[in-house]
Amino acid sequence: MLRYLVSLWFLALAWAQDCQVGNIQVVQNFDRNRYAGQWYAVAKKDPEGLFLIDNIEAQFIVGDDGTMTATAKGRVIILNNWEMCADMLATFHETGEPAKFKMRYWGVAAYLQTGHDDHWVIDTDYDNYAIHYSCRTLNADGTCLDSYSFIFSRQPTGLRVEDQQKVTQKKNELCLLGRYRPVIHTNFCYNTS
Ligand code: DAO
Repeated sequence: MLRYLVSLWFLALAWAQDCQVGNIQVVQNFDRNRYAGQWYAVAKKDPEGLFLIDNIEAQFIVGDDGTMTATAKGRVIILNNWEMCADMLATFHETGEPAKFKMRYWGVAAYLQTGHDDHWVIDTDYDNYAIHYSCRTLNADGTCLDSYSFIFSRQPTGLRVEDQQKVTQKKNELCLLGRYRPVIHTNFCYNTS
């Protein structure tokens, strides 16, 4: 019965969503200093052309001048089945909205992916979880054709039980409920770089 009611609740919420990227709510009063530090991706909705597979972690740094940068790692498979740990660097650029950044990223090694994506912080309590979202390509109707999203935890072991419902609700608001896969951490990138 409870499961049925929960399903009905999410169905009702889904009907309320218009899935317009322009209407996506981000975290209010975003504080980059509290967001800084180590995050582990524990779930990911992949974009077209998957890059980072698992063991994904990111260290966000806020410089003295307030600019935010990140180093990130993750297991990738490139060049016809070559499995490696990708070491990535990213810089974040203001957009006028505190929780919405433009992110430039590139690999420490030249053969890794480079890009220029949105980096939106949808929700975070800074101490336990954060929900990231990026839409790479918009449909003509304003919905997203190609997005990716990380669910970050301060712990590689996953989200606390008390955060799971909030995160599920945000996945639903992003119109991405059911499209995430778990991201495992096996120390694949341990001691690299
Ligand atoms: O993995 O398929 C993918 C797309 C993600 C590419 C971006 C990764 C590089 C930098 C990450 C910084 C923190 C989110």
